[in-house]
Amino acid sequence: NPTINNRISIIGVPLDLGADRRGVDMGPSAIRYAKVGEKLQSLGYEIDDKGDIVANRPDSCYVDGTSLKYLDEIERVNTELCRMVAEEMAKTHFPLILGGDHSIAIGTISGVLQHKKKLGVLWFDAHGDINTAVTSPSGNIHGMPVAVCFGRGHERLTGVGGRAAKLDPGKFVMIGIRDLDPGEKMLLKELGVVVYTMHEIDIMGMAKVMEAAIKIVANGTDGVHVSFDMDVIDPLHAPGVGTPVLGGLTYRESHLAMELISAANIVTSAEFVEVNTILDNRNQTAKVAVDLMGSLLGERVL
Ligand code: 5AB
Ligand code: MN
Ligand code: MN
Ligand code: MN
Repeated sequence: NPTINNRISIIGVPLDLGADRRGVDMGPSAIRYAKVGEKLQSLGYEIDDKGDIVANRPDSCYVDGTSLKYLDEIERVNTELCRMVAEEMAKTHFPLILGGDHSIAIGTISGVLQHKKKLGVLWFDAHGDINTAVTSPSGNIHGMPVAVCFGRGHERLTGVGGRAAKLDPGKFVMIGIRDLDPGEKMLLKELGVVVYTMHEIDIMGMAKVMEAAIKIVANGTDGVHVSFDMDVIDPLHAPGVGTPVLGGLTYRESHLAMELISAANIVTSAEFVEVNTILDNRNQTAKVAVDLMGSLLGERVL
């Protein structure tokens, strides 16, 4: 894959405060147990595992007086993640982030933006994650990172990594969406984000969807980030997620998407999030995540 050198830096973020403490904090451990390092080594990469960012327990966290749950600790962890991602990219390593709840996209993306000013993003998710404190039905920050990356939301979240660069909604594509809150629908339309819901995937097929999505994020950008929420996959194949929604991607559809991104040689960073070991079945979802990382980073059948 010529757009990345052969060095991958793995960063684990065992945070589940953005999902209101429901068990995705063990995700990085489960993904390592599923042999992510070995898989990527077998593909020829040199792995630099930076370990996990320490996330404090919720009972020792101050819960902010706003409707945003665990704002203090989520801001702190994301600030550290942003710093580490930027540091690894300065060494020209490819950052691979293991979640953790999806609020960590705030830190990952703000870190990547320090190096890629015109970043494109492929966001795989059952959900839009584009709530703000005003529209969120839950107060859970893992439902807000997309809004934050567009500069919308609490200033302590939009301020992570400095106020300079934010994402361009025109270079952001969502794939696999099937559950949006009313406020999310409004903001997606206002910003003009391209959304391939499950409906479009059913009608067009994953190959056509990815062809269109890749065209959007690859043209006029200086890098592409893949943010992969495991709940985009159908709960049949990925039962270990915090917020399962029926009617998701099949195992093959998710792999085809990764294979096509890999073939396009565009990806410069990635994160896989929301693996919930408590709800998983013999680490199945973590294994699927590792398989997907393989396909994204060049693994082929033949
Ligand atoms: B995930 C919901 N929209 O805001 C909210 O798993 C769910 O990172 C958010 O996609 C799901 O609480 C966040 C109802
Ligand atoms: Mn090095
Ligand atoms: Mn998500
Ligand atoms: Mn989701």
